[in-house]
Amino acid sequence: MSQVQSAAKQVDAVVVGAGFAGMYGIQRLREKGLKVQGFEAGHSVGGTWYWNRYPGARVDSQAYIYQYWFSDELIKEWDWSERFPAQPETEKYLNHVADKFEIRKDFQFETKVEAAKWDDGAKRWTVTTDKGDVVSAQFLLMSTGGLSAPLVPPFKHHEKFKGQIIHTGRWPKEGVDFAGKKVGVIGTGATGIQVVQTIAPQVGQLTVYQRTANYTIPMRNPKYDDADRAGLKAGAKAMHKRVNSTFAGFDYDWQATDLMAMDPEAREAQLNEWFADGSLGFWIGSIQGVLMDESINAVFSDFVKRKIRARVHDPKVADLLVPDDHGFGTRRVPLETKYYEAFNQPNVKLVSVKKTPIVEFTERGIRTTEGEQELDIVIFATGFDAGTGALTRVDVRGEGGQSLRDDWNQHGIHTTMGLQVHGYPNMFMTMAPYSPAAAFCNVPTCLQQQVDWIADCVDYVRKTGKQAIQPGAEIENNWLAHHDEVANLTLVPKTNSWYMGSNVEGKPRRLLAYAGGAQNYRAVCDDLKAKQYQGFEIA
Ligand code: N01
Repeated sequence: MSQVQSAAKQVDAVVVGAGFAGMYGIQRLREKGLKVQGFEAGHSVGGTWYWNRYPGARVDSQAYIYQYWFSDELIKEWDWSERFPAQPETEKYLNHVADKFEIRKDFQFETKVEAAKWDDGAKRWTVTTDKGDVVSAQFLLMSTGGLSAPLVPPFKHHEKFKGQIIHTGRWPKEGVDFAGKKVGVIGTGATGIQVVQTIAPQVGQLTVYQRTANYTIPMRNPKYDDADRAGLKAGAKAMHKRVNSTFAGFDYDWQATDLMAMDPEAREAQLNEWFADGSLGFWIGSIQGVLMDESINAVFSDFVKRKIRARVHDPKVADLLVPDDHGFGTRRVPLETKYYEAFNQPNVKLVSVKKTPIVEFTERGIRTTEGEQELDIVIFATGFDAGTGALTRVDVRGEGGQSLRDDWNQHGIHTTMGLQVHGYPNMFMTMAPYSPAAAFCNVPTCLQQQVDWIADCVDYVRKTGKQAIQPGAEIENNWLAHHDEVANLTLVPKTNSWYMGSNVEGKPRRLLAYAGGAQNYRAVCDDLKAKQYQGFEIA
């Protein structure tokens, strides 16, 4: 053991991040008998639901599938108030879980992990933090989140602006008073849409800076009564089984409907029926052709465009709000509530930054090629360095001191099923590139599956008296080839978005999430476990 190793606090595993996955990681690794140390930059648990407390933040997955499955007691005692709960409720749920299972006692909060270095001799990780902690651990679980490294585009003279600038992923806990204020929102992804529809009635004046118009689905969000909740709780076991068997970890799945064989009226009626569910089921619970076949995709795109247009009074504004450069569902489809009606309000203005780009920030606001707009507050709903950002912001060093950041920059992002990286023994990840969890999954379904697999793998290493496990180069290359093959069967690589890494300048363009289905991914993971991690190097 090196001097640093022996002076360090000794644990079996370090878990980074106290979100959905990190909390579960602590729980599962503890169950396996490991001594764990968690670190979290925030003041408390919640991850995404801790940081993203912007106005209107809520889930796009139904509450009854956005939960943990490991405790029947937890399922029975927790009451969801509505189908798509808002951020405070989800955060409260995660706090409840943390209290009930005493998750907090193994986390150190307000602490950022700065570096994690693998010691080839000791076969352990040394983890250091911004608070001066030095911890030695056999295993490292990076549950740092797929959408947790906020992206702030480098706008010219950004620093000159005298008003307030806030990124949605770092929203102040004390909230923001919008009354009478001139507010600008940059970005119209899932986040920007929720912000705009929520603050439009509160602000003095709202200017929305849109680069790419998105397809959306109107959310149907009924409140639950006791009878609804009793029904959902009674069906929880079956629901758990169901979400583990579907393409995207939701309760709905691809249907066999032959939409293209229908006459136009029947087809429209079918699309309306799927649309009326008011969930992502219109997208990933309709027919798989929507993501694979240009002509089917065009039918969906046309349908949603008509729905959008019908709600916007000014046809010129409608022209801007209707997507014109990609097909439906080839980037994330947000759910919305009265988003389009916001643009019918006299105090809301839409600026297409494609037509009139942002030139610079000024002391008083934002100048586009059309002129200056005075603003008191600018909200950056500009997204995240998805999949990799939170991992590469930590100085991770694997075998031979290899930097993960440099490795991925030089050789492209590589992982084995988003779970491990060749050259970084005993480091595990959740929601990382090339797993369905990275984008094509109801996140809690896939995170729990990944953490279960990781906990079993760690247990296997310990029980067989081994010290380290990592994927071999061959299995990693095979997975990447399979990943690309599946990705290229879909229409997704044709469109720019964080799914392709194209929202970050210089990031290699490759589909971040595995598109072969969460249920198939699960089967591959189960098979690997059954075959005692064949293709992995176990030392
Ligand atoms: O981020 P995004 P997000 N100038 O990357 C624009 C999950 N989520 O935070 O599209 C001008 O999707 C950018 O424009 P363009 C969900 O998985 C879930 O909204 O790149 N504009 C885009 O409009 C989601 O997909 C939920 O042309 C610029 C926006 O900023 C993911 O998080 C709720 C710009 C960024 O959109 C990320 O969503 C919210 C620039 N320089 C989020 N740079 C729910 O479950 C970027 N943009 C409900």
